[in-house]
Amino acid sequence: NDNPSFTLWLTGLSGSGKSTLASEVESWLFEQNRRVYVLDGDNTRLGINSDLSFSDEDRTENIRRVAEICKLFNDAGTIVIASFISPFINDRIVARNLIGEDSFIEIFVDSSIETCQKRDVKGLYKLALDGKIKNFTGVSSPYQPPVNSDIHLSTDQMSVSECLNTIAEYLTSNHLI
Ligand code: GGZ
Repeated sequence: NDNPSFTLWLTGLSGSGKSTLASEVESWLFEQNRRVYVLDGDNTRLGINSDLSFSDEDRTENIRRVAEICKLFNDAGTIVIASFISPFINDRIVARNLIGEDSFIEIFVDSSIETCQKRDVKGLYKLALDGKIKNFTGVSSPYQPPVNSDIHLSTDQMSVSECLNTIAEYLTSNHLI
């Protein structure tokens, strides 16, 4: 397998469309015969990061550990799609430096907080607005949008397939696929 491994890092609010996109990109890469693995809160916060909360400090540690795991997967020849809110610019820079500039592709999954709150697929925004979840991103905890993401997807306006095409074209034109 001569193809380079890399990490697609999806950052964005809860409900912005990260998981949907992650699974679409995963399927597409699989069809290209690439080994790929999705890392997200579901498969990390329940296990290796089960000691971490949603305080600023613990989010920073969450992202640091996840970035280390991405690096290991990439070393083993597997593409990683990392789907985390990762709200802090500095934590994302730490991830980029750990994984390596050439192997880290930051994708801003950009949906307005209004849209995310309106969709509220899991009912978490309502709980956060009622004060039943503390430190909820976009409600009672900050989200620092990327200023220099490699790919910026306005999921308010773009369809899932438009987003997938944008990513596929980026990877192809940068000779990553
Ligand atoms: C944000 C929270 C919180 C709080 C639980 N703030 O939409 P989801 O439900 O399925 O995904 C969210 C997930 C975020 O975990 P991350 O590891 O991606 O966050 S970070 O990168 O900031 O460390 C959400 C759920 O966990 N969730 N409480 N307070 N999201």
